[in-house]
Amino acid sequence: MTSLVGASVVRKEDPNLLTGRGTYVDNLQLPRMLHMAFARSVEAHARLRSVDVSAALRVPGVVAAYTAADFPGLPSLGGPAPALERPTLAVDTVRFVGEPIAVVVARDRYAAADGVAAVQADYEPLPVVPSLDAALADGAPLLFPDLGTNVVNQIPLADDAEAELAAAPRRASLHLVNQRLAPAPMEPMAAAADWGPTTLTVWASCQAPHSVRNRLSALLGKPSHEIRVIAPDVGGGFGAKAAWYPEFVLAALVSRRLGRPVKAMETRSENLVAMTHGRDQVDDIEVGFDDEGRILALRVAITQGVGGYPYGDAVGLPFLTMIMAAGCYRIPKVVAGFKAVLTNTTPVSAYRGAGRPEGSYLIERVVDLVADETGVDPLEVRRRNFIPAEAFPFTTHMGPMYDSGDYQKSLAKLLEMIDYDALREEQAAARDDPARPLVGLGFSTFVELGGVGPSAMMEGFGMLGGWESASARVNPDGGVVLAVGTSPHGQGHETMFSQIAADVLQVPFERITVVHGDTAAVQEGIGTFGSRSTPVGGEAVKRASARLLEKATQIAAHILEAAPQDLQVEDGRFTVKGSPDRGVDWPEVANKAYRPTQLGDIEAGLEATARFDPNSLTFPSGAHCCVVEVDRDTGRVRIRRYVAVDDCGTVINPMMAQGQIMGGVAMGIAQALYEKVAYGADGQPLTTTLAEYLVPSAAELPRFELGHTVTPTPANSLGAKGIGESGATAAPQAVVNAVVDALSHLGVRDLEMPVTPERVWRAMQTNGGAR
Ligand code: MCN
Repeated sequence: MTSLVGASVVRKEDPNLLTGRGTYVDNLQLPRMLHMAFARSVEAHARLRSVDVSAALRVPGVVAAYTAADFPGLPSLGGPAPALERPTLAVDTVRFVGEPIAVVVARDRYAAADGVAAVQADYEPLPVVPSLDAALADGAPLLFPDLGTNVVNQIPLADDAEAELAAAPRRASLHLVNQRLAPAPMEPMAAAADWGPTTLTVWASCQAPHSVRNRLSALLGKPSHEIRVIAPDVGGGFGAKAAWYPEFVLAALVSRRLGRPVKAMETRSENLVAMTHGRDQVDDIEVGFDDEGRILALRVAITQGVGGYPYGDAVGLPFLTMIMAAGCYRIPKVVAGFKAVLTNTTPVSAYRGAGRPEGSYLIERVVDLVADETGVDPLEVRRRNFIPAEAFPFTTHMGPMYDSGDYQKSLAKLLEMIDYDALREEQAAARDDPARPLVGLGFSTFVELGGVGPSAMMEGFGMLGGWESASARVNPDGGVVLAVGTSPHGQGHETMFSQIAADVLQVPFERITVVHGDTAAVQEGIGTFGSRSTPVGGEAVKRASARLLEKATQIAAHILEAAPQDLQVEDGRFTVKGSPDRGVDWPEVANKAYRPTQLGDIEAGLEATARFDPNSLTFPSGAHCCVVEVDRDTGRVRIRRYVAVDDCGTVINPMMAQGQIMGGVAMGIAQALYEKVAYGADGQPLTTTLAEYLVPSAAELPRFELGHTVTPTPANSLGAKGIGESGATAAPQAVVNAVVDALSHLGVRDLEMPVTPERVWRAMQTNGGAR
């Protein structure tokens, strides 16, 4: 059988999704189901004197309405310390616009919304901290006065690297802003619950159903075997659906209270203020280098916004930035530290890349700055500083880390796909012709961190582990069912895992079904985040399949009266090596597996489970190039070409891997040019619809020209690294570097994201107004 690993197999999951047969939480219709909606704070920071739901209860169709007071002992949503915990429903203080203050339950969504509008709250406004600068100012109002500061966590710089910076022939500094972004998945947050006489079933639009079940069990004091969590089809998560939301707990408690199933479904505007945001990081960077563009020292001071309540992973985000701050370069001295800071805004959590895009952005902007200061070509600066291929595994400033990589190779491949010299010539010609738009070229030679594991590290982040599980079962007719602990939300896992299992088992791809996202149907698992499902979950599938094959081979050997080691399996058939006529087909082996009378001493059944705990993370990398045109009159940026070479080791499904790159790059372009969550000085969100929060559509995006190189990882036997976050990690700096490059002859050295026409236009004016 030709190997399916490496083939662009068409997605198994699409027929359902494309024919309207998806089963998202909101498709769920249970008998007697009620609908739940939140009344949310309209103040960014206030003492909550009272919440009155009596008018809501008079709205036709409303069945119940509750505040925190109606749920004595209501468990909180947690936090890094007891004093910093986020209440599930606000109790006496609100800390961001959108924080839930009451819940209304009604016969339909419309009545629930009318009920929410009737909830009366009495606020005593408190001074608002709308921004990181405001939070860190002397005498700033405090979100948690007992803490005595708005800084909830920090890792100070190990040393200031001043000696190394001072010794460098040249030095420069950069102040970079990674603006706050909204994940804006197509399906907003949704949850439903049905608390029956024994079992609580929760449907949650989430990325890690076992973790939701375990946490619900702990919070509700209900044993986990009596809780079933189902993540059905999930319409995008982008990291934000790995976070914990009030819906999960409250849907369960309301269902128990009313003895009926309930469902909660966010509106788009709610989603933009209630779902955790991403990024919100400011980096102050100092770099020392020589005249040839060799980087000698790097100091990075990170200020991370965490919003109104610190989520554990928000505090972890700047740590990931620290890890990745040197990118794919060998820099003799690197120091980094961070402060995580509260503001009266939506809490911040993981968002595609989670801390690593920020690191990649900063180092790739630094490299271009060094090129600009020294006059050395930006590609040459990269080549001179790359970690050489022979240096892997490479010990970074954070200790031994990078598994494998060949950064020169990806860049060389990229240069095969573009004509660099011709583009530079075109850029020069365009500059000289006022009738033509300015042209700019931006590069991003990036390295990412994915394949999260290993357990030792994940336990440190408060997780159960960094392993992943898979089980493989063969039914009596030879059909294969895989059950996996990962939980996809758009990535195509059913297809990807089937390819891996088909290769090991030598059964047709069509004979494999993948079950996921249901704690009653799947053994304990960890979930999907940190681009881990392929490198960690894929290896678990491979191992479970190999174990299963061992048993199947034993049964086939019994049937053929041969020794198992003398058998081979190919194209759905077990044969004796050297005697191709002596063989038995998979379906017959499967059938016999359930007939103990024909199995001799072999135990009946055909299934196996494996858990894979990697020894290390994987570090996908690549080289991207963006070519932009900048309108001289309006400052509008048009992406003319986007060329991406990615290296995620062994590629399981090139078409889907390319889909991941396209989606990720689209998000990176969105950050570079369009998206920004904005707040007024009063902490009021200014981007509460998609008319204000500019998610680009296909019309704004270029055609993607994609290539890849293959540098396998030693972290798993597939040689596969993750790729789900690479595009979002690579693209922002490719775009910004290109726009800065287009304007560099005007003296422009930096532009803040999003690089809007107004920002570009202003930069063109203030730098001499040259056109
Ligand atoms: N793949 C491959 N070969 C590899 C690696 C990946 O063929 N060596 C392909 C596979 O098809 C696999 C997919 O890429 O199904 C993604 O695999 P992987 O990189 O292991 O990432 P995960 O499946 O763990 O997905 C998580 C990652 C993250 S962290 C975010 S955020 C994200 C993303 O994936 N959110 C997404 N991609 C998304 N895609 C969609 N459509 N929606 C989201 O919310």
